[in-house]
This record gives sequence, structure tokens and C-alpha cells, in this order.
Amino acid sequence: MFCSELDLKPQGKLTVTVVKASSLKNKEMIGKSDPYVVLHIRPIFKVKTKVIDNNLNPVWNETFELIAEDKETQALILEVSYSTSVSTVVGHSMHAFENLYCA
Ligand SMILES: [Ca+2]
Repeated sequence: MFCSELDLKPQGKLTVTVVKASSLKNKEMIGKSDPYVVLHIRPIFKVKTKVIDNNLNPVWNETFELIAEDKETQALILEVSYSTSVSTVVGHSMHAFENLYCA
């Protein structure tokens, strides 16, 4: 039987607050890098914070709600990127749901 990813039924809603990052590496020759965070559980539902210009210790304090369909196999992915002409991911982290409070 064919079962596509789209058939997954939501199991829970995850509220994530992206607070801040610190001591990011500067990648710009002039000025400082402009970081933002992209987060997702499934790659087709990505959300992102606003870009904070010229700050290597950015504070976002932005809250997102993400839907999790399968807490056994899915995880929360967070990626810090810099806003440039070329997209560069400078760091990412993955959080298995057993380590998170899932409402
Ligand atoms: Ca900049």
C-alpha cells in the first residue's frame, strides 16, 4: 500500500521560542554578519525569524508553532543562517522529541 508523507496526521503542536544566539562567527569583511534562524520539523514547512543586522549575539525572542506528526521519527531542526546573497548555514541543531516538552 502506498502511503505518502502527506498522509501523516498531526500528533501534537510544538511551541518553539527562538531566544538568542551568542558568539557567532563573523563572515563579513565589512561590518558584521546578519543572522537569522530557520526552523522546521518537516522541510516543506519551514519558518524563520527576522534577520538581525550586524549582530553576532542576536536576540530574536520569536515564537513559532510547529506541527509534529510522528514523535518517534521526527525532530526539530534549527539552523542559524546569515543573510547574504549566497545562503550559508553556519550552524544547526536537531532535537529529538523525547528531550522536548510537547504540548
Ligand atoms: Ca551585515
